[in-house]
Amino acid sequence: MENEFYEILRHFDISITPSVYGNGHINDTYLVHSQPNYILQRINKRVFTDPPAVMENILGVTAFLRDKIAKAGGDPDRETLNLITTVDGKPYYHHTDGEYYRMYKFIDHAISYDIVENPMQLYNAAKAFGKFQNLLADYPAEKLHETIKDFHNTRSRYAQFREALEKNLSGRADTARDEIDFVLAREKDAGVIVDALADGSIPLRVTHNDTKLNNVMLDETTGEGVCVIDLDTVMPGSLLYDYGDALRFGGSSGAEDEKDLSKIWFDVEKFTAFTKGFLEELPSITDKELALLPFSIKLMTLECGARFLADYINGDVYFKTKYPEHNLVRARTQFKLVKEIEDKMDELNAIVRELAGR
Ligand code: ADP
Ligand code: GN1
Ligand code: MG
Repeated sequence: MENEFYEILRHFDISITPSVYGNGHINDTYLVHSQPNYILQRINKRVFTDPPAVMENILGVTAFLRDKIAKAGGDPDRETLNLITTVDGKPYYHHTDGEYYRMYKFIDHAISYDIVENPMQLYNAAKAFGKFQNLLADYPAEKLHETIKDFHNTRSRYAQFREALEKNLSGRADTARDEIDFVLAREKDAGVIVDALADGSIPLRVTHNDTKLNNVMLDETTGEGVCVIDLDTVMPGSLLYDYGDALRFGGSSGAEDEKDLSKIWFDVEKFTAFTKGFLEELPSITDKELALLPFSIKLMTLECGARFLADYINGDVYFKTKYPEHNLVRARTQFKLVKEIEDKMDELNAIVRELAGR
């Protein structure tokens, strides 16, 4: 592989061997430890079937963000991702073996958290995701490719889940009967957000769609949000996707793959901190979106759990896993959280109303 990297990095005019980096579930990420540092990524072609379309989106969005950040007096080298072009001026390198590689400036003195430690991190992350959404509010949505079709269309996710069950490619379905029943019992919720988008009762916006806490970098000194990263899924969507997915991950008391479910609950203090930051940045949120905030956390958590479980049944072909039951363990934490959110729904709705003052 070292020779391979030599060949790949030559196209970015770099001659340093990179090391595996980060905890993303999708792409292969490497740190090029140099002066300055860079991030090299091999795009996951199974997940993103049209990498040039992904890169066109990222090029468009990052150029747009750079411009806005600079005009607002910010630091565009640090507050958005910056693509490094190849020696022949391209935003990515298409290797002879068919793989696609891209390079970003490394965002120094900032941390992406795989486990959220305190509510202040949630507050700061919420402000960063809220600002990101504001910055892209007037981005021409028609320019964006749909990099993963129906990414947060929960009805389509149910269809994929049923297909996984029917095919049972891994033969593992029998080892997850309770979890399967848990998903199927909640199918009636699947259409709530897609239908509201379709009938226009909530607005279509440009959204990030993958607002896990390790997709935002927080300043290592002040703790404030520096940069929203992982822009592969920036597409038209609902603000509820970004809010719900962030709290799916950040509202949990523990890791996404915690095996001991007694350590997993939905943390109302973290929920309150995130919601406060998000609403401070997005006062334009509509009444209907507001009313659906807590529900969106439940739905995004259920959807993600169903995706983990489908992948377990499909034989671990989508998310990176470290051991055979990894996806099942992840699905179980999601379902424990769904149950918790259902039980706390009234309390969460009351907190939203109080924070929003309407
Ligand atoms: P994936 O799609 O696999 O989740 P990400 O783009 O999120 O890949 O990258 C994985 C991890 O690498 C991030 O969670 C973050 O820790 C780190 N990372 C990615 N891009 C940068 C960057 N430009 N600067 C610093 N760290 C980064
Ligand atoms: C993946 O790429 P990453 O690790 O930030 C996934 C998200 C899931 C998340 C679950 C493109 O996010 O949709 O919510 O794992 N990204 C893609 O941890 O499928
Ligand atoms: Mg990521």
